[in-house]
Amino acid sequence: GSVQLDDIPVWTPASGVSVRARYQKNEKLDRKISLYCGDITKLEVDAIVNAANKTLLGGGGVDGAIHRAAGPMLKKECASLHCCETGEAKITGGYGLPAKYVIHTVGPIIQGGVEEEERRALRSCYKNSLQTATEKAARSVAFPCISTGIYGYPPEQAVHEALATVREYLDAHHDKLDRVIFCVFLPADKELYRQNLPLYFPAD
Ligand code: AR6
Repeated sequence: GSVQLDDIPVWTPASGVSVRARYQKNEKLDRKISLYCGDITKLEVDAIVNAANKTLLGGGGVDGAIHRAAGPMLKKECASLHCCETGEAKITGGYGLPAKYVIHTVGPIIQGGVEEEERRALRSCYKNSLQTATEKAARSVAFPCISTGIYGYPPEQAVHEALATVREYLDAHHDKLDRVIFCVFLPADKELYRQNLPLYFPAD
């Protein structure tokens, strides 16, 4: 079965916990963040984000899972989009998925260390995905950990780019989105988000 938005718990920071927050509290962002560990293809939200490749024609990892669950019509629509550059995002229907839309974004491929250009590209993935969602009036968006699988971006660095970019986007556009879900798949990634969320969405 699918998992409805109301069944995805809202993340709330513990108050009074002394963390070296990187951002000040913004009460307008209260109850807009979730940390969910599981299969993104099951989420009945307005939009799920796909960590795709430039061809948009499918692949392994979360991309393979999304295409399998959505069915062949997804690939047909993707083919009509004629590729996607690194850091950009394109939207399609969800077809057999419980999500209404799939936002396909292409993360940077890391070989060796993370360069500034790759860091910027990862941030663009998150920002352009959120921009694309709001253009379609999608109010709930779930992200996988873009680039941190096959594309080799160190997850302990990627989490900061993901959280900072979502925080900055929500600061400017909180009225356009009800919920942003960080859909992690690996327990180690859940722990990274659990540790770092209070730095970007502090309680007080
Ligand atoms: N739900 C949520 N997250 C998942 C799922 C799932 N069903 N399956 C895997 N993940 P990856 P990338 C997590 O490799 O690094 C493809 O071949 C996984 O644990 O899917 O951006 C594309 O076509 C990891 O945390 O994406 C590209 O060629 C995260 O999804 C290439 O892989 C991303 O891992 C993109 O590589």
